[in-house]
Amino acid sequence: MGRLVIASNRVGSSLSANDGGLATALLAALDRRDVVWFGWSGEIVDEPPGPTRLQRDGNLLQALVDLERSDYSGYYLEFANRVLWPVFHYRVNLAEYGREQWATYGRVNEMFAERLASVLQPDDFVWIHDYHMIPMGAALRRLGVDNPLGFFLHIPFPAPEVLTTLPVHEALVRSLFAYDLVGFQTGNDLQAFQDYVEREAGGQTGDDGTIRAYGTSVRAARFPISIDPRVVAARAVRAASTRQATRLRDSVSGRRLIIGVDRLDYTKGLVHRLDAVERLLETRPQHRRGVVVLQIAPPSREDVPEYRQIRAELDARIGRINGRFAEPDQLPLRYVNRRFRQETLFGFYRASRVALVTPLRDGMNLVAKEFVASQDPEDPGVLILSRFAGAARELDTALIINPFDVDQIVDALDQALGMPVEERRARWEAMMSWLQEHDVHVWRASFLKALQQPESKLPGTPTVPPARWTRHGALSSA
Ligand code: ADQ
Repeated sequence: MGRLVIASNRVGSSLSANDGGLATALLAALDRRDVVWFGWSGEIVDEPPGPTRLQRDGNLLQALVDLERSDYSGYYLEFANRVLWPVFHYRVNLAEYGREQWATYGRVNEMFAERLASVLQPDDFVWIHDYHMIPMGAALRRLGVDNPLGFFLHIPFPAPEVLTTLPVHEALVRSLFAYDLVGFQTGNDLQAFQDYVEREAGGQTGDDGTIRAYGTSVRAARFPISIDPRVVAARAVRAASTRQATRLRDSVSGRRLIIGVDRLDYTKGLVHRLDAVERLLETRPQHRRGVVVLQIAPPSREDVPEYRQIRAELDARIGRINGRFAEPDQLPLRYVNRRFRQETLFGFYRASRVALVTPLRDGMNLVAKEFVASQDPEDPGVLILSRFAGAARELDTALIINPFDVDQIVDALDQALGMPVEERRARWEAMMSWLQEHDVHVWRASFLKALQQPESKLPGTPTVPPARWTRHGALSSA
């Protein structure tokens, strides 16, 4: 079988403590097969970038390209993170579109495609990831590459009314048709893609998942990303007895820990979440001495102004809440702006009674899944989960909330803190058994099967032909 060639903006590494959701999932899903992982090295240079660097990292061959400063700015900071990220997360008011940035985004994708094409072998399967690289497939096709090309979108695909606010929506969607297979996180995202193609391009969706438009077709399906719950559970058990987890438990002594872990991003709903914490302490004084809230939020994309703004907003809120509710001997809210080893986080999850995962929009949200897998089966914690995280479509025995409704978060916190152990177990068991059946290996294998076997049935498509067709393909009279 040919090699698997992965392309994503940032390349995962077994050496780095954490690379965010995309790399975490892909690293967990690598098997023994030869894998080449292509992408930006993370280096910004002041002259045209040198040759692609190949370096081995275990069974992974990394192919790394540097970015010139102006390209990094136009492609990554501006177009990917100040246009596509907000629009795809329904924050159209934050998008700062400019033609020049769009041109740079296209040009960098052309450059990536040229670099990738030069390391490709004829029987390689290419799997491109996320919003930074949407047009790369089309650029590869223009260079004559005819290997199977798959694309997976890690973030939501917005409803057509939202996507069409982006001036270049058509060119962007059209470029997805260069792939053989396009994967989304949830049925909602897939539906939004189909709606766009039907309404804006007069396209059609077949029962087998093939979407026809722009004089061509693409197969599209949902492939919900996940974690390896067995590995996470084992690491959580180990981490629970480490010094860091023990110190955290000791410091909470007798109170219950409510945890939130998110990249510091305006999509994660941190402002609403803090408002809920403040309102809980204000309106339910019985919890004032009974809970500790730990919010871990490592800064990300600090070169983007909206991220500096949200950070300042959070700093101010946290100061105010602690100013209002701290006692000389206790602080209700702990706020930590740094990364931890993942295993350490799993130990923290296991020490927590409640997790707040309340994004305003999120493709999936792996923290929700990691929290569930880290729990003690005898005494599991409660997950409070936003209905706007992809994970809510799977972890439906969590306490599902609307993150814009601060009072509803407060009620959910109250319910979680008072929930009897039998109910906590029943809710947790349903989520854990789902995760065990739908882990990250299933995600990877089902995407690659659909890419490698174009005749195979796509996930979510009917198992039997629709009733109006007979076995021989003729219309039945029914
Ligand atoms: P992210 O927006 O990065 O991912 P998420 O899915 O929660 O969000 O993944 C974050 C990862 O980083 C988790 O594995 C978590 O353990 C880790 N992490 C978070 N805070 C950390 C910290 N302080 N220290 C160390 N590790 C930390 C994007 C999309 C999501 C989608 C994923 C995967 O935005 O919607 O679920 O990709 O497709």
